[in-house]
Amino acid sequence: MSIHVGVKRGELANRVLTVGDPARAIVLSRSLDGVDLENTPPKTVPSNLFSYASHRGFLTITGRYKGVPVSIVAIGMGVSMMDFFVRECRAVVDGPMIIIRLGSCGSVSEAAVGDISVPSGAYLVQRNVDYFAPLEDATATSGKPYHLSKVFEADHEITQTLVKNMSSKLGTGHVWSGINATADSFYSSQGRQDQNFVDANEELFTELIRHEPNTSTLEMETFVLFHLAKTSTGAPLVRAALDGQVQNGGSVEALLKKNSIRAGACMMVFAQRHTNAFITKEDVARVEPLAGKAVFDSLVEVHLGADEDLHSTQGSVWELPQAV
Ligand code: R1P
Ligand code: URA
Repeated sequence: MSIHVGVKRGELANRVLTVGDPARAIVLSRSLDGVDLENTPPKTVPSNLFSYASHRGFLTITGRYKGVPVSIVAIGMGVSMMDFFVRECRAVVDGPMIIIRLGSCGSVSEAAVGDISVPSGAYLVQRNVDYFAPLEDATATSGKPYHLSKVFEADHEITQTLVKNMSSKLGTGHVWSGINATADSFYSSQGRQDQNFVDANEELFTELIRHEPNTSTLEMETFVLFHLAKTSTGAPLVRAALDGQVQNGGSVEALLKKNSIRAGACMMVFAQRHTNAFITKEDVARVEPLAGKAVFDSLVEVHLGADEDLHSTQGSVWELPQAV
């Protein structure tokens, strides 16, 4: 069993939708197959689905969507939680995986509250703690107050499929592309002013646009998902390095299939950072289930591999009862 997420082999599907908020995971689980909507109270995981809430705050729900096994995992907030989730989930699933994040974000582009952003890549915004060291410790190398990483790309096919499916659910005028900035704080590294701390972030938005002119959203996890997908041992990044080598007596192709992660992301705009508008509860309730269905449609539409290459159904929580 994975230490923090708490799932075992056969409890997590090859196709995963991940969110931050466990309440969102429960709302989305109502779209899975066989859910008795009339008799499932709100805030309750439907009784026909597998679910496990770990002592570290992860919630996993597994079932089927349009007949295809899928999981929903709520991970909480921040880059470390995404790292726990991706690594521990990858370790208990056989075969290739698709992971799509449906999060919330702040918009620094034209996208308005209630709109959806589907980023084609993400970079990391980290507070440079050395910059804030006491003056006597400061050195010429302390640099700028925030470090901005290189962009890591989402899977192109997943991104295109998400844009198509989101547009059909929410209307093309409400779906935006761009680059996500994943921040290591909701506050300082997202340019929020806090009179209780020295954050040196007054020019942060200008820095972000200078770094990456298509910067469109700010949130707190997506970069890690894209980065780990690209650096998973089945990813294109390492394909070249492995080419021509045979590891542990197995073929390179088999290794690539077994360990690959393809990743995409989309976010609901909760905050418009230029106008300071914030989404209403009513708009969250309207957008969340529609966006969730668009993600499930995308998860099952993108070809992942032949059934025999995926995690075995036998003994899994998505195994269907046999007719007698
Ligand atoms: C901050 O309020 C949280 O909201 C966003 C951020 O990434 C951060 O986790 O995403 P979720 O709504 O998915 O948690
Ligand atoms: N999530 C974030 O991380 N930032 C926002 O502004 C809104 C949601």
